[in-house]
Amino acid sequence: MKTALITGATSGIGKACAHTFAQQGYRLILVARREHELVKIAKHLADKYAVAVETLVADVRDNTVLTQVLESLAEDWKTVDVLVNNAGLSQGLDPIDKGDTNDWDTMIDTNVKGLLYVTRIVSGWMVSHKKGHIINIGSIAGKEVYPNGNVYCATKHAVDALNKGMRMDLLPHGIKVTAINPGMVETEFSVVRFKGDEDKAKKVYEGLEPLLADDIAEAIWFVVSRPAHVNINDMLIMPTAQASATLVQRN
Ligand code: NDP
Ligand code: 8X3
Repeated sequence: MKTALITGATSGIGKACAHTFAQQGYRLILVARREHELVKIAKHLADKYAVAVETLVADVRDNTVLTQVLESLAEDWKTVDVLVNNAGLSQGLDPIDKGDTNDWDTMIDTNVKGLLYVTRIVSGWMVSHKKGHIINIGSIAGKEVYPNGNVYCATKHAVDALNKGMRMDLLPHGIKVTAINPGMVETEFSVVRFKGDEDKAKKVYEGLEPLLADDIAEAIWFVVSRPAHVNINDMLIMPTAQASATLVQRN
């Protein structure tokens, strides 16, 4: 039985990945902060797909708690085949002279340091088992920079660099590393970016058909299900109505 560990599994892309992997018969380790949501999703997937699901309530920014919960897993759960480094967020969309430095800390601590803390532990397990596939969720914001995107774009550029670095470091161990870089996906992402302002968040997707979380989960499944000798290094996935970070066609 294969095992997938997915961070940020309570919403959007992470939740869609949890469904896809459960459907494929993987047992799951799901990580996020919202315990109630996490438990609800775990129960639903366990019932629907008859797979074992472990839930780990943790903030990926807290290395101490994160290490504790990951290391508390039974040894046979540490044979992780797929790690989806998905937990992440954007907060604020302000010019550099007006940005809230707390938002900057949150984005850097979650998108870069949190991803590193998880990877440090799970890649260690993969090295000792000589197998594994790490999927890093980057973004079009890791390929391009757009006005007011400053710090969020910097964190996703960091994910792009880490994706390449991990692949080099883990090459001797036969561990695959892939970046999945989406354009606009309608999830809770914009509600979080605009701090709960749902009307503002809705406007982001007005007049165009954005990607769905399932579109990304499907692409991730394609990547993971390639033969052992094939690795997809990097995938950039955009809505048809989006040509670049800033160029979208609205009706
Ligand atoms: P959502 O807001 O819908 O989901 C984000 C998930 O991350 C939630 O499950 C949330 O769970 C979790 N999360 C956030 N902070 C933490 C934390 N500190 N510790 C643990 N879990 C955390 O957004 P998406 O699904 O869209 O985002 C997933 C990833 O995709 C992010 O890395 C994002 O940057 C990236 N992305 C999104 C795009 C989009 O347009 N939506 C485009 C390109 C990339 P909880 O709150 O329960 O902790
Ligand atoms: C999320 C997509 O374009 O809002 O990473 O940065 S974008």
